[in-house]
Amino acid sequence: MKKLKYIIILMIFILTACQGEKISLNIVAGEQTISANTEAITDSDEAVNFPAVVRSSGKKPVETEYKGIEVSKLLKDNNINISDYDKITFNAVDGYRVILNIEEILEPKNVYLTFERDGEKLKSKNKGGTGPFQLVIRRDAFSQRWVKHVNEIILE
Ligand SMILES: Nc1nc2c(c(=O)[nH]1)N[C@H]1C(S)=C(S)[C@@H](COP(=O)(O)O)O[C@H]1N2
Ligand SMILES: [Mo]
Repeated sequence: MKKLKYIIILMIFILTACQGEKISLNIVAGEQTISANTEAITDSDEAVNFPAVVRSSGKKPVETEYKGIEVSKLLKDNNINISDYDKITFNAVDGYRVILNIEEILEPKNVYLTFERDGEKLKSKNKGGTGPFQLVIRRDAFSQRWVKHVNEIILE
């Protein structure tokens, strides 16, 4: 009996360890909360590659290529009427948060939700990455407002 217990516990442990991390992104727009289809984002025809310089603390700036979708397009794809709102908050799993004016989102080719860097999927915080989603603001020379591990977008 004891042996069986051990085997069951071990099996549960293995199954839990094998399970991939769930990627989730919630969009809160007024009263409604949308659980975004993350595959629709990463497979989107609207996702583009663009160059960026990454400045991480204590390291030299690195030229890289990010892939992502413009936040304005992401919101439209989720049937959100951006002009109904004034500000947009990006929350990360570690409690980091950045609030932007809606006007900034509407500037063309500036604010992107990215999911790939140099051809590789962004890893989660647990796996030492900056993803699975990272907000990148191209016109921000310094990357303080580039929110890593974004898991919630709130429109108010
Ligand atoms: N989720 C999250 N995003 C974040 C931060 C953070 O602490 N958490 N730090 C910001 C700051 S201050 C900078 S300079 C850049 C790069 O952070 P790094 O120096 O830790 O790589 O990410 C920004 N985005
Ligand atoms: Mo920073």
